Amino acid sequence: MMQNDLFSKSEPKIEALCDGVYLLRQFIEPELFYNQIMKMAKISPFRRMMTPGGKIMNIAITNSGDVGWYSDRKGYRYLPLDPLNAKPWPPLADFMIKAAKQAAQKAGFKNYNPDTCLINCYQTGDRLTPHQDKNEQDFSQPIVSMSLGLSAIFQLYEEVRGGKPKNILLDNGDVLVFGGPARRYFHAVKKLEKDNHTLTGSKRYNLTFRKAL
Ligand SMILES: O=C(O)CCC(=O)C(=O)O
Repeated sequence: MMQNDLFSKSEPKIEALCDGVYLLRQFIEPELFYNQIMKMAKISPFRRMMTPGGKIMNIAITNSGDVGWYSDRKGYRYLPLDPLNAKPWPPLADFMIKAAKQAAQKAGFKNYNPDTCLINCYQTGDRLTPHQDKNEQDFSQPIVSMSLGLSAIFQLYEEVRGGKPKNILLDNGDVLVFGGPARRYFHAVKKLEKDNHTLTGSKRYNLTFRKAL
């Protein structure tokens, strides 16, 4: 058992789902992350960004870290300052980095060193269409994805768009690590079903830690 009250008290089980993809059920203490997100959102609020094609995204996004992922008419990219307030994004808290590193290590990715975390807020009916995370410079480092609140189905495709995805149920406190060959896999999130969660109400939050620079 992890001797650390940042994490759930039970022995975290790790499931290898396919090459490079590992699921750690109830690996994090959700309240701790949720409270931190709420604090950070006071500085850099959740906002619906614009796609390069001019559509407003339905999922609300904010960031934490040295840089933050951003999208507008100029394209997808990482920015050191939040365009909403022209200030740096809220820094990654030490406990967040520690949890992300421990998850990566458990999944066999040593020396994980995330410098940013993209935070998504899903409301009922929101979905994330198939995409690759490819605006980062270092693909040798995995993505560490943490889920809070309402459950969702994460869909993992392969390196080409299409085909039948692997459906993975992500619950409150679960951590999914995808790296190695899966780092370039397309992935999506199915439409969030209407429900109510004691921590997040009608919402789901997802944090993806990345090495962007
Ligand atoms: O919400 C999730 O579980 C995945 C989020 C994701 O794929 C992304 O932010 O790129």
